[in-house]
Amino acid sequence: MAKRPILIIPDPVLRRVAEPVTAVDDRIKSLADDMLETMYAAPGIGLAAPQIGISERLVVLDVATEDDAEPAPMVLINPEIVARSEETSVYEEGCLSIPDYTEDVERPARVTVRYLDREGAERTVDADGLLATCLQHEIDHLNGVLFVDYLSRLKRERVLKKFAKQAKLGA
Ligand code: GNR
Ligand code: NI
Repeated sequence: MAKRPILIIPDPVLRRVAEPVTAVDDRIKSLADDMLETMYAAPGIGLAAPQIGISERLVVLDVATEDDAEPAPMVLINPEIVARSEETSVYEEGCLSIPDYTEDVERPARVTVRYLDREGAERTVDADGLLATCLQHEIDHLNGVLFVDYLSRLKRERVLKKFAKQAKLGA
């Protein structure tokens, strides 16, 4: 396993639509393991492959929040939202690719996601709470979408400008 560097906006890979994974082979398994290591080290509760510069449809997450809870790593390959609730919920979101910035985001409160697991088996998860929000946040990454895209234009442009300036200064 190896920890990988996390890309920060405005890296263009974060705005690309990622390619489907065509085979759940050793390369993908080892990539998933590296992503879990990178996510836990950050620390974060989710990570999408584009965040480490790989434009493929692969996500890891672990929303086990209690300090004493066992880790509950999930690997989702080619995840797809197949149902979403009318009801919404609001969570304060952050993103490892937009460090030190959080804002409330409203999203469907419940989603059903179909995906392939680390062994390549087809699975479906019905999620609510933080897991539902995190799944939507990660699947957005696979489509080049960031949580700041849901904010008011003023807030979004303020944060995008700040990071563009930092990148220009090499900060
Ligand atoms: O670590 C993370 N926390 C988080 C909190 C609320 C909603 C979404 C997230 S995901 C984020 C890690 C990350 O950037 N994943 O892409
Ligand atoms: Ni993110």
